[in-house]
Amino acid sequence: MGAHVTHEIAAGFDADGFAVVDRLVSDEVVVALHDRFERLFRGEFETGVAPDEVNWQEGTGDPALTRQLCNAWRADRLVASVVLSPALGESLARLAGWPGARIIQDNVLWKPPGARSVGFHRDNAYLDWYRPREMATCWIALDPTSSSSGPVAFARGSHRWSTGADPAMDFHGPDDHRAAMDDAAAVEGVVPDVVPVEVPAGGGSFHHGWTWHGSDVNRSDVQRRALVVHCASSDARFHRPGFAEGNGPVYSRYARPDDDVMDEAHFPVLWTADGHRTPGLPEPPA
Ligand SMILES: O=C(O)CCC(=O)C(=O)O
Repeated sequence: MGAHVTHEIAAGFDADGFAVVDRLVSDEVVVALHDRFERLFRGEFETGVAPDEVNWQEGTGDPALTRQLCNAWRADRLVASVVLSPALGESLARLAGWPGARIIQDNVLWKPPGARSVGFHRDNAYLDWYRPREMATCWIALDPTSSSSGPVAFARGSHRWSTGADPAMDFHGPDDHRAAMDDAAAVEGVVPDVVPVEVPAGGGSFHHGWTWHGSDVNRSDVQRRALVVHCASSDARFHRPGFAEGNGPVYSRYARPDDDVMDEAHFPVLWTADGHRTPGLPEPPA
């Protein structure tokens, strides 16, 4: 099994569409990442490269919203060393049944006390721009979480619900963060069993790309920070007909004009079963 993946975790992931783990990164890394989060949301990009999506910055961001950056690994070496870790890549590849894993996107998420929800959604719904249209995700808590701090929450078994016409999903601070998922559950004829991830700082979860998930308002007095790693199969290739769909307009900019190769400079391969890892990636933190 992969670095973090026991048989129990694999069985839970298969049955429920997610699995919770108590330890993914050390306490030292958690503390160091807190400092990087401060800097990143101030616009201090260590490498000089901006993240692919900058949805919140100090001074201009709406204080009521969950702060978000996507692909901060391009901007910050510590974030890169965590999200490009071979152990996480191996874990996600084994859970998803892929020959290897490449990163598609990281998320830096910070939901201070009182900040609004993240609407329930399914990751694979945004991914018509590559094939196989699949994602598997590791969510790393950087603060201890409880159901009142608005941690990520999963609808158990929803990775097996139908995938045809998902209702519109509103990501940033919707009034009813469960609405799209509740509609999908009604179509499916099930009462959703929504499970919040309650873990110590440094713990987290793995989830399937079709699992419905989102998070409530932070009703506690503790910060709720998370670092998220979304991977695809190491074999993934661009799918040009889907470039205008989902988050394709942001990420298809890395396609070359004449082929569908996902260049490893932009979508590094973290781990493959036959021993490949994109050269030049940082070592994981000790
Ligand atoms: O942390 C959250 O609130 C949402 C995270 C998320 O959407 C994800 O991990 O895919």
